[in-house]
Amino acid sequence: MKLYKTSKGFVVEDEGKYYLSKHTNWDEFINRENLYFEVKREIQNLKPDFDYLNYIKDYLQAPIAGQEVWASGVTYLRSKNARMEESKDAGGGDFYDRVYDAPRPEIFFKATVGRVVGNGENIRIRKDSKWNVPEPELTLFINSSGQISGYTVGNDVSSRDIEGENPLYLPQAKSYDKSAALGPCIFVSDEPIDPQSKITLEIFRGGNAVFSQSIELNQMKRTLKELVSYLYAECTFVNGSFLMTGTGIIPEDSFSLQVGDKVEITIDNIGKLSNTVETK
Ligand code: DO4
Ligand code: MG
Repeated sequence: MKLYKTSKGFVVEDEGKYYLSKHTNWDEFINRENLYFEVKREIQNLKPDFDYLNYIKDYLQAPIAGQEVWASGVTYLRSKNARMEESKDAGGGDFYDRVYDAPRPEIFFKATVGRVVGNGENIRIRKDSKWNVPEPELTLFINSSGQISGYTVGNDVSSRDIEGENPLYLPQAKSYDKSAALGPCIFVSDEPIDPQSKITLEIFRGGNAVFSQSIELNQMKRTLKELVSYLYAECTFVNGSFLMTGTGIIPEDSFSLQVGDKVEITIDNIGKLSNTVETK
């Protein structure tokens, strides 16, 4: 089942049918115990209509309201190796190695709702950076009780030169206007996401594909519950939270995003998140 936030209301897609929820508050709509069963129960009393598909096409918003967006890092071997390489002049090789193996994962604050864009909106790269990449990441929706109740596609757009220059610059490399994309929906199921689900990143420049790669979720070093337990250990989230779970796909070092590039991230069962890099 998929939940879409649109400016005309909240659309539920279930078994090929589209419903408009009676809820009007996104935080109350998604932040519920047993979300899957609650929404299933609600749609039994609603009339499906294909018109609601047009709401998704024309009025879609990022699936977030009163949540913070957090992110995990160095959760895939590929990410650890890339960070060690980019920060070797700053003496960074060692600590990325250590965080990869340590019990405590790297978790950092990524964005408030105002810095998040949805499917079809523009992402940004920083004016003071020359090396920028998309990071395609399975993103969890965790309710206020700490249950993983949904999944979305996330793009942790990042400045690699700023991050590599000094690890203390991480917040500037990661958090700025339109540096986070989420969408197109929240995928909600009665069982955990299949670990064989594939994440695919495609980048188009002038209409041509300039990068394409996939990875399965089962390549992640840590479990999703482990990441959630560290995030929720000392933080309360009254409306729940979003947690990006790290990237396993990193373009070669010669690649940097350019204005006009179209970035498409697809995760099996969830959908495709598509964004264009806007002018600086
Ligand atoms: O340590 C830097 C951030 C890593 C990250 O964002 C990732 O692995 O996805
Ligand atoms: Mg990341």
